[in-house]
Amino acid sequence: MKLCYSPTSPFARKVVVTAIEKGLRDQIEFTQPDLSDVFKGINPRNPLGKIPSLELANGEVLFDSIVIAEYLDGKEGKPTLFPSDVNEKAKVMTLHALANGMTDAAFSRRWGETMLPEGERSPSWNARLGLAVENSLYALEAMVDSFSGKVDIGTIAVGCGLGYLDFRFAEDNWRSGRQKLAQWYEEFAQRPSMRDTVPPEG
Ligand SMILES: N[C@@H](CCC(=O)N[C@@H](CS)C(=O)NCC(=O)O)C(=O)O
Repeated sequence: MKLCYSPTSPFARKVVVTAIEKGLRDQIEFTQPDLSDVFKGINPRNPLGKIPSLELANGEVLFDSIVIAEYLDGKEGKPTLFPSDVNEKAKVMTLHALANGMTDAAFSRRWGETMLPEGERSPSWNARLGLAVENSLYALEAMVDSFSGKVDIGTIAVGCGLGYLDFRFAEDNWRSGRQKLAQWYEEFAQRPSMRDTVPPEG
């Protein structure tokens, strides 16, 4: 299996954390995208131009991150990160949607604030994205008790999303006023899968 990824992508990190949690990291060949012109789309294997994507031995290509994560979870042995019970799965997938949406808003805000040429930046759109992040953090703080102690695709997405805020928006101090979430993250970030995938400086 060939994973097109970047160590700085929170979506790719979710996939790598999943692979480590499932003991599948050694089966993956890691490739990096061509970042020379990000406006062209960095991953030709995905029509959407995004990473991560996973190429299987038969040449099929899977995307996006949640599809790859579910594939890895079901690949060998019993799935453990995606519950089989329909009600339990709906809860976990909703937590994933919240965390992934927060990460997506933060990632888009970074693009909107730093990657777009000066004249094409939109303060009101960036503020809208910032509000989505703030509201998601507020919701996560309120629901920590419902996911505390669990390791599934929902909590992995929360961990990778908060890690991304530390990486790109440290000055916003997401921990302020969110003690329960901060405490949860402190512990979750100690998992070997999370420690091994901390984005590099820069
Ligand atoms: N929904 C996608 C989001 C992936 C995504 O936004 N990846 C970013 C890197 S963090 C990307 O490839 N951006 C390049 C682009 O949009 O052109 C997933 O979960 O895989």
